[in-house]
Amino acid sequence: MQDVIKKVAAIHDLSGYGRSSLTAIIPTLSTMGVQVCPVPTAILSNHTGGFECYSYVDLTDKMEEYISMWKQLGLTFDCIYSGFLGSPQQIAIVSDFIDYFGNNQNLVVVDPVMGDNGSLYSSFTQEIIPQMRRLVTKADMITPNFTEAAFLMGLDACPDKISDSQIKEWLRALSDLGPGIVAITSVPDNDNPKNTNVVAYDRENETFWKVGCRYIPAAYPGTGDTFTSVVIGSLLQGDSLPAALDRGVQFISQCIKASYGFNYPKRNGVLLERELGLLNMPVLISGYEML
Ligand code: PXL
Repeated sequence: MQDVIKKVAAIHDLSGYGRSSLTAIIPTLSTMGVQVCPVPTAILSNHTGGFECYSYVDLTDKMEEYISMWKQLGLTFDCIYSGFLGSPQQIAIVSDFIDYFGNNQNLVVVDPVMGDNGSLYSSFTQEIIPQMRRLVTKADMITPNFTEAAFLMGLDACPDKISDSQIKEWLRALSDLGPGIVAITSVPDNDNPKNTNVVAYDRENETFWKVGCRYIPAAYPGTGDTFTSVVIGSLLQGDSLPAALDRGVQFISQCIKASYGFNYPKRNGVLLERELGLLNMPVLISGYEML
């Protein structure tokens, strides 16, 4: 029997302050009419992006029992979505989760959260990179940012700029690892390096897509989680890949515009609660193009 509402198993941490991971994913997908079933990987007082301190309770040892109950209950999911993972064992647990709950009908999304702006997040060491590279082989779709894509490509450093033909090579190479859809966020635009693009490759349809994003002078943690949530919600609502990417970009751009006019620390995240209602408005003008 099919559920009335689509369900996403979201394997992420719960950070009490700062609007990232589950505290961004749950409101975003719920607003889009999708039920979020969290598998919490860790509980943090706040995310690690820009605060002087944080507490961290690692739930690795609890995850297997938690997941075994879901197996016993015979739960099924329309999407499996993993993000920030705190330990090599967690990566193995997610990999097993995908083996068990993944199938031809559902969408497996791995956001290989590792870093941004050319560096790894402070809680990671280089060890995370080969482990993430193995996990992405199991995904139908991955959504690295430009820095994470460079790390997955095996580069030591993230370039400042990249040509269209080079980024297409990256997209193809990352898709060759396994995922049929690769979407890279925060890719510098060649014409105006202050602007960034989301670029994507759909292997089944052999198409490359680009959604432009006008320069906005602010980087807020958690926007990657919200972006991927909007894309997932949109795909589950039946939108095409470029339309889903477009909704993700438009929503994040609007969240940032609504936030940077106010003077508060970026680490608190975007003012999501003010903007969630937009997710239920029709998209009037789509800005995607072929790459
Ligand atoms: O949004 C990515 C993310 C998720 N979880 C934790 C983080 C971050 C980014 O800083 O620190 C705990």
